[in-house]
Amino acid sequence: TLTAAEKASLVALSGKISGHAEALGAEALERLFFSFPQSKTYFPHFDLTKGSDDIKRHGGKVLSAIGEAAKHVDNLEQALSKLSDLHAYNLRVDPGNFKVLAHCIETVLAAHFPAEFTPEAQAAWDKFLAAVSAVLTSKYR
Ligand code: ZNH
Repeated sequence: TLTAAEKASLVALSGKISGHAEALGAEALERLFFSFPQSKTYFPHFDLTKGSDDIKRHGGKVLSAIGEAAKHVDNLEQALSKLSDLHAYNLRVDPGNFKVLAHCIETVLAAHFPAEFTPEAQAAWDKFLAAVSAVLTSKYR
C-alpha cells in the first residue's frame, strides 16, 4: 500500500503529465513496441509507425486513464472496473505486457521529469502501476 506522501507525489506528477498525455503516452508505447515486439500483436488495426496518430491517440488514452486512477489509489478496483472488463474479456492481453509497459512509462517519466522523478517517486509509481496492472488483469481466467 502507498503512504500519504507517495499518494501526494503520484497526484502531483499526474498533474504535470495531463497536459502532455498524448506525447508521453506515445513515447511509452513506442518503447513498449520496440523492446517487446510481441506487444504489437494486440494492435493489428493500428498504424504502429513511430509518431503515428494511432499511437498518439492510444498513448493519450492510456496515460489519461492512469492519471485518473492516481486520484483513486484506495479504490482502484472500482475506478478501473470497466477497463478491467475490457482487458480481460475483450482484449485478453497477456499480463507480461503490463510489466513491460509499466517499465516504459517509468522510463518516460524519468526522462521528462528528472527533478520530480526521485527514487521515492519511482518507488511510488512502481507500486501504483503494479496495482493498476493487477486490477486490469484480475478478471482473467
Ligand atoms: Zn490498454 C484500450 C488503458 C495496458 C492493449 N487501454 C485501452 C483503453 C484504455 C487503456 C484507457 C481505451 C479504452 C476505451 O476506448 O474505452 N491499458 C490501459 C492501461 C494500461 C493498459 C491504464 C496499463 C497500465 N493495454 C495495456 C497493455 C496492452 C493493452 C499492456 C497490450 C500490450 N488496450 C489495449 C488494446 C486496446 C486498449 C489493444 C484497444 C485499442 C483500440 O482502440 O482498438
